[in-house]
Amino acid sequence: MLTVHHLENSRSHRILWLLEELGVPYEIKRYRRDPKTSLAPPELLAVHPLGKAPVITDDGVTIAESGAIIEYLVERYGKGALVPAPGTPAKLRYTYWMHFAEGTAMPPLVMKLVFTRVERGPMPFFARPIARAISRKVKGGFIDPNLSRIVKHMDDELGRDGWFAGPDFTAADIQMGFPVEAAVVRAGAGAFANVKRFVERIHARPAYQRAIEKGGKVEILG
Ligand SMILES: N[C@@H](CCC(=O)N[C@@H](CS)C(=O)NCC(=O)O)C(=O)O
Repeated sequence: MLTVHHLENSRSHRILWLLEELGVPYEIKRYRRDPKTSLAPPELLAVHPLGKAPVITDDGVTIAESGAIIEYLVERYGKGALVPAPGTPAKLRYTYWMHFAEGTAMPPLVMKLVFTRVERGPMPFFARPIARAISRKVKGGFIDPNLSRIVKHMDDELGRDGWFAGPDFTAADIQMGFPVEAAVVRAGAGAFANVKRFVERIHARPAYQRAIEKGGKVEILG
C-alpha cells in the first residue's frame, strides 16, 4: 500500500489531492507540527533525511519533494491522465509550472513568512525597531517586488486559457495550487481576477475537497 507521510497543514495536501484525482488507494501516516515553531516533528527524519513533507513510500521506495512525487505518481499510476501529450506546447508549459512552483514562487513566499515572523516574534523591546527596519528593507527592496512580478505572471498566464498548462486541468495545477494559495495570503494575489477564479475552481473540485476531508484543512499562515 502506498503511504503518504502527511504533515498537517502543509504541501502534502497536494499529494492527497493528486491521489484523489487519480483514484489511487493510499494510506495516510499523520505528523503534527510543533505548536511553538510550526516545524515538522523529528519522526519525519526517520522517513527522509530532511524531515520535511511531503514524503511517500511505495513498494519499498521513499520519495520526497512534491514535484518528484507528482511526476512519479502520474507516471506510475496515471495512465496518461493529468499530463499533456509529450512534445506539445502544453507539455512544455506543464514542465515550466511544475518547476516554477518550488523553484521560483515558493522561495520569496517563504521569505515573506520568515521576515513577518521576525517582526512579530519575541525580542527585547530595544531590538524591535531594528528588527522591523531590517525586515521592511528586505521586504520592500527584494521580496515584495519579486512577488508582484510572480503574481502578475501567474495571473497573465492563467488568463490565456484558464489552467496553467492550457485549457485542461493537469498535475501542474495541483503543484501550483499551494504557491497560488500562499500568494493570496502573503502577496495579495486574490485581487487578481484569473488567480481568484483559479482558486475558486480548485476549491470546487471534489478530489481537492476529499483531500481536505482526509488530511485536514490547509490554512496558510500570513
Ligand atoms: N520543496 C519541498 C518543500 C518541503 C517543505 O518545506 N515542506 C514543509 C511543509 S509545507 C515542511 O516540511 N515544513 C516543516 C519543517 O520544515 O520542519 C517540496 O515541495 O516538497
